[in-house]
Amino acid sequence: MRLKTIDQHILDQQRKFPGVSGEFSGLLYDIALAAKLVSKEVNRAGLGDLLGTLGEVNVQGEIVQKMDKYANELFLRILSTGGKVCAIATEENEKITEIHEDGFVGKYAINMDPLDGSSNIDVNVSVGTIFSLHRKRSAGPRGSEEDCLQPGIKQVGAGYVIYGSSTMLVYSTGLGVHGFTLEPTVGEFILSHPNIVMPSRCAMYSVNEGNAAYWDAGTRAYIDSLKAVDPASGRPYTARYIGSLVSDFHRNLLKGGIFLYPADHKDPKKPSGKLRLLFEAAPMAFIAEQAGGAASTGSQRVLDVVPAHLHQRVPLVVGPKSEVARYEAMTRAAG
Ligand code: P6P
Repeated sequence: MRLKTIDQHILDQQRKFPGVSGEFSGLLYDIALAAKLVSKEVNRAGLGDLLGTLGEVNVQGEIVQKMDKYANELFLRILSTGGKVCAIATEENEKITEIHEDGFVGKYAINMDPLDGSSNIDVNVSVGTIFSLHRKRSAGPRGSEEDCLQPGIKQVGAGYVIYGSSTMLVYSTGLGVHGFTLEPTVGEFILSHPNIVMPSRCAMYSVNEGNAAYWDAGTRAYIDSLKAVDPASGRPYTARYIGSLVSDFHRNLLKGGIFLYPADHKDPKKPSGKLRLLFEAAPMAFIAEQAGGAASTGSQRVLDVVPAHLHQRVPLVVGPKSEVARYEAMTRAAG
C-alpha cells in the first residue's frame, strides 16, 4: 500500500468537492497537529509534572486531571487560530468559547472531549480525544451556543485520537472511516487503516458490570443473554471493559463488539447514564454508522437526539446493527 499521510488523504477527499474553500481541510490539519502535541505530553506524562490532579472539579463534577487542563487549553489555542471555527464547546468548560479573529468568524463549530478517560493516565491506561464537527447555523455574525447544540445527524465530521501503544487518529467526514497511525520519529500520521468496517458479528461486550444493581430489567436481561452460550459460536461472549471510551470503542470497532453505558439509577443527578451526548455519544455514533454499525440510547438513534443543553447525558449502546437492535427490543419488551 502506498505510504499516504493524513494531509494527503485530506487533500484527496477535498478534491471530491470541487470549488470548496479548503477551510474544512485546514480544520482537520489543525486537529491532527493538536493531537501530535497532546500525544507527546501524554506519552511522557509520568516524566513531566503532568500526572495527578489540580485540586479542581469541572462542570461535570469530575476531578480535573492536569492533563485534562493541558489538552483542553492546547486544543482551544490551536483551533482558535486560522479563522475556521466560530465556536468551541468542550467537556471541561461550562460554556462555549466563541471565536472571532480580527473580525473574521469561521464556518465551523466543534464539540470535543479533549482528553477522555484521563483518570486512567496515572496508571498508564490508554486515553483519547473525541471531536465532533458542525457547520455554523446561527444567523448572527458570530458563533453561538446554537452552533454547538445540533443533533448528531448534522455533523459534517467526527473522530477520535487514541493515545495508546501507538497514537492513532480515526475520523470520518461522511466518506467512510479511516485510521492513521502516528510515526513519532517524523511526526506524521500515516494511513494504516483505510475504510474501517465494523465486524457485523459481536465477539465481545463492554459494560461496567459494577453498575448492574442500578440497571433496568431490559438491560439486565440483555447482558445476561450475552453470558449464555451463543448457538452460532458455541460459547458466550467475551467481556472486555477498559473504562476508557475511546479504547473500548476502538477495540470493538476493529474486532467486533458492543459497548454499553446504559442509564443507571446510581446517581439521581445522572439518570441517563454518564456519557455526554455532544462530546462522546454523538461523535462515536457518527463513526459507528459510517463503519456500518449502529448507536442507540436504547430507545432512540443517538444521531437523532436533539440536544437540550451542552452537557446533556444520554445512555449509549453502540456496536453491530443486529446487537443494538436486539438490545432495543429487549428493553422495549421489558417495558
Ligand atoms: P465508569 C471516562 O471517565 C468515561 O467518561 C469514558 O471514557 C468511559 O467509557 C466511562 O467514563 C467509564 O465510566 O463509570 O465505568 O468508570
